[in-house]
Amino acid sequence: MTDPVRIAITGAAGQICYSMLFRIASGGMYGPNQPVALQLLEIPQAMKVLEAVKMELDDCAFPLLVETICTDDPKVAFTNIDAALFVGAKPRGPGMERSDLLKDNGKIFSSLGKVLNDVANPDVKVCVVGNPANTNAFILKANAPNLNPRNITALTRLDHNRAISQLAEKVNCTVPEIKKMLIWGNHSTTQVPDISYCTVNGKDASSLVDQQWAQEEFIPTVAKRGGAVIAARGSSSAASAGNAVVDHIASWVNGTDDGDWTSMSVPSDGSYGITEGLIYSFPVTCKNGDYEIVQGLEISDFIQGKMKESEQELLDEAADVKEMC
Ligand code: NAX
Repeated sequence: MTDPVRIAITGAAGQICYSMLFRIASGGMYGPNQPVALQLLEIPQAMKVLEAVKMELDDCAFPLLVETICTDDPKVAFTNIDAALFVGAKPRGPGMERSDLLKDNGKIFSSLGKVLNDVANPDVKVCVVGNPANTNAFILKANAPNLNPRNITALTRLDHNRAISQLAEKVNCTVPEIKKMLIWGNHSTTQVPDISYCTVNGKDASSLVDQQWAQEEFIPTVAKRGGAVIAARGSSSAASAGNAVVDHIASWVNGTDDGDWTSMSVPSDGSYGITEGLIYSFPVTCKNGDYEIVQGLEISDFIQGKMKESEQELLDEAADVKEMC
């Protein structure tokens, strides 16, 4: 039998994982022929719930799931792994400022980053989901200098998928007809959903919608979709977030389709003038388990201005957490 891919997942007893783990175990992330082992991390108070999640995973009798480890010890969770999905984070409580959230979650990501640095394979693929995802990934990267920094990424695939769905509804097409959707920036309301390079059945999306819709409806609807789900559901997106994590890793490992790309928050290499080292969402193509930032796109002044605002937000967040980096 092929060796299993080992995946560490933090916050495994939470809402996102309650849908995501079952997708991974049934082959949604690494494909229908690749066995997987799950190394699930939780805080001690949530271990009982995590054991219940394991009972349900066992009860599915997934043919591809060879092992499920439940632990509250990050060393155990991060040993011998191929990928690490950082979902666990403290939610924003009543009266809490964004900077308080940054600091509380920063502590989690700096301490987990140090353990990852000590025990994980340097080429481990990391996807940070817990918010503020980009800055948490930035902190984790700073605390894990032995790891390949290129492999420390954050999730903007949910925003990318939301943008595709909004455009598909607007132009009345199916999802596979849309190529080259793009999210620039931070996973926050400053993100920049951009249809400048998007095609619908080979036609420029910009020729199918008016500019006013693209700038005044599409961008804010996508950027504030997380808030709209919270308002409707009473808690943040869970199944769609879990689905996006599956998509993020599947694209990275199996590649993007020819003639298409995806959006991933990755360490900036200075492309498009974005400060090097910030975890910023770019268009990327993936091949052979690696990604490349798409180069040479011309950016309109309007999009450029918004990209800079999102960069500034990330610079401000980085300044707030500098003592942890
Ligand atoms: P839940 O509160 O349901 O679950 C979080 C879990 O993390 C809890 O079980 C908690 O015990 C655990 N946890 C906390 N600290 C931990 C630590 N140090 N080690 C291990 N586990 C720890 O939240 P859920 O709905 O699953 O959301 C998780 C995170 O994803 C939140 O930060 C949320 O804001 C973020 N999201 C990110 C999205 C993205 O696109 N990047 C979209 C969805 C979501 O908002």
